[in-house]
Amino acid sequence: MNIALQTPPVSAKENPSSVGPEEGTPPNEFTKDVIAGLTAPQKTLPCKYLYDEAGSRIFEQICELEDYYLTRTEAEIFSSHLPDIAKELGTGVTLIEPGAGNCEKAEPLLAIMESPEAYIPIDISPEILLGARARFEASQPELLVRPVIGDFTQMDRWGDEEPGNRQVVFFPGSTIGNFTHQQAQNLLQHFAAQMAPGDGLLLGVDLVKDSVVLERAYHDDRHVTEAFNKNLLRRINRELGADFDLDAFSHRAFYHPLRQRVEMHLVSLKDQQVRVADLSIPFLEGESIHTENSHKYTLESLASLLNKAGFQQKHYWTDTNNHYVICYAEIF
Ligand code: AVI
Repeated sequence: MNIALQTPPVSAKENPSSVGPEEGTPPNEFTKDVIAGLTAPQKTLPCKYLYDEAGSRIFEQICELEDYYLTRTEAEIFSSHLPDIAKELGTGVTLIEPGAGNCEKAEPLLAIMESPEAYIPIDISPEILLGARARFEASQPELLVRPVIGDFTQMDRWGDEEPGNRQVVFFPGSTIGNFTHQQAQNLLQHFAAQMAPGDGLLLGVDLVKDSVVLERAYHDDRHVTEAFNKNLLRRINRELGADFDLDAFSHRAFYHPLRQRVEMHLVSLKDQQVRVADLSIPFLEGESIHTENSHKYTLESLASLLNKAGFQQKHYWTDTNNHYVICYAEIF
């Protein structure tokens, strides 16, 4: 099954092994996606490509920013409610984490869960997963850790589960927000197809809030998000031999209240032509490349998404400002 349309990051660390085109070789997926995106009426680039090695490092810096409240707030909710959350997940559970990255969010959760059966982190980066497994061997030697290397959006099965074990899918970080509503529903349905009634989903989601707070998070005054966005052009220059002038584009991020999402764009500061993989792409002054959506949910729209995907919300935990929610749902 292939549920991926424009997939957001499959982990916090995108596959660094993708290479630029060589003469005579068929264009790779990156080349095809970039050309398709830049020749569309509204120019666009899939946000998963923001996460090359440099992009992943910049994203880590974003997570440390005062303005970017998401990571900090999710961590606060976890630390305030960890025993409660662990109790809700139950005993003897296999915890599966798609796009686990370095697994650091699962570690304290697994440490407090009652007799977890196993932990299955899924990521495209073997190095990160093996490093995380070594850490678990030291800190939680009794826990069975079975890393799965691959793109979870493309996976039919995430392991050879013993029938009867309860599974809980752990999907923190508001990554679900980078999918359109339809893609998010497809993804959750894809998870559900590998689960049984009573299995759970622990999801971290950013909530609709004051647009000033939202826009500051994606247009921080230290310009780290700008660097993150523009790094995509640097990557296209490097990997596809393009000639984007980074100073001729500006970073734009705004909240779209009807679509309930923050959109990230790169706006051309002048009329210009950019050479990308043998094509000359025209830009008008003010024309933008849409590089990312970050959807925000209300508690109601989240419950509705979960329902459409076959889950029923059981419990949720928010911060005192109601900026962010961690939600536990089960397959019905
Ligand atoms: C990974 N994802 C949840 C981040 C977000 O907030 O949508 C990506 C990001 N883009 C700009 N800043 C952070």
